[in-house]
Amino acid sequence: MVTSFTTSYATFTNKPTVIVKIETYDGITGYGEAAALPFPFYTPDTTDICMLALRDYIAPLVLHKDFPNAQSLMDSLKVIKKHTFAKTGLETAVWMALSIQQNTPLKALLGGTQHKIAVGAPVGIKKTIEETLHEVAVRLEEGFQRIKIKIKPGWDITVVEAIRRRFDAVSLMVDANSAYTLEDVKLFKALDQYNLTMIEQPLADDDIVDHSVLQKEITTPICLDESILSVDDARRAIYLHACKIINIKPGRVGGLLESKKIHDVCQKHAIGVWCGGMYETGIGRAFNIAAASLPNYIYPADMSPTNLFYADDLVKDSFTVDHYGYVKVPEKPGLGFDIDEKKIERYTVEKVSIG
Ligand code: OSB
Ligand code: MG
Repeated sequence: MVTSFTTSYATFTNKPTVIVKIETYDGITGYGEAAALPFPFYTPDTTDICMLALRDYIAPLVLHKDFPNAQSLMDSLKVIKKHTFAKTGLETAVWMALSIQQNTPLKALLGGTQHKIAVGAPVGIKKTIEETLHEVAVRLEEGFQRIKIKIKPGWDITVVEAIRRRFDAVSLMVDANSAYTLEDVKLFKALDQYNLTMIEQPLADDDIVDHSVLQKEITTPICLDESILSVDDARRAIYLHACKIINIKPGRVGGLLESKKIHDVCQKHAIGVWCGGMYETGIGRAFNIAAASLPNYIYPADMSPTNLFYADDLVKDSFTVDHYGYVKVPEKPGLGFDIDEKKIERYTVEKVSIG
């Protein structure tokens, strides 16, 4: 990574990932990405666990089998509980192959309607407020449409206050990555006065009930991230009024099909969504962009171009953000970007072939 990124749970300076390559009987190659973090501090998944789950459980269930569509493939993986990141690695590779096979862009296969995606920038926890204000200014200058600040106890209201004082009209939100409990209701009530577009994942990753209690106490919309691993999680959260917005990350929910289901249930209940990221390489990012082209993605995505956080990428000519803060959705079949096989080769530290 070109700069380190600090959240409430860890600082990262390096991010391994899992790239899945599939070959179909009709000779099509698809690439996907399982973009879990290297440690189980965000969700239980990790890079190593994805490798193991793919090798020992996921691949053996699908190898040499014929699936009429992505849903039937995912149905065959239902016996495996969770392991959503690992499943996404395979599922996205299958979508790339499907897109080539049907000569139809991913966006069209998914039913996307937006030609460009609005994007915002995440700003990690810094040593000083000055550093934070500086990065916010740089990102706004680059065109990003909203700023998301990572918060944790001791690094919350003072940072928000400082940003609001300097940039009073900017679209601003915070992401706590589960760093608080219901004991902190007072703090969240105090945050209500800063006109934040949302508070992302303030409480525990497995606690939709507490989020529903908190949402009743505050006016700022709660957005769930870690709590939502499936469409059933989304349905329950909506039923309990645990949030007013959902962050959909294809990687976290098991792929593009599940993302679409979450999108649809949210749309039905007037819950707006946006596309989060896991610092994917250009490969994983391409699938996020396609997913985010669906109509109910109404808030800016965490989809900063990979050169803002990686020194190199696994695709040639990855996407850019224009000065109005938009990323174009690719219109060509397949990933939409050209895979750089040489780069994949160069950065590979472990390789498993199954077949
Ligand atoms: O909580 O949204 C999060 C990155 C890694 C793990 C968790 C999160 C993030 C981000 C988004 O904030 C980063 C990105 O991909 O642009
Ligand atoms: Mg988050």
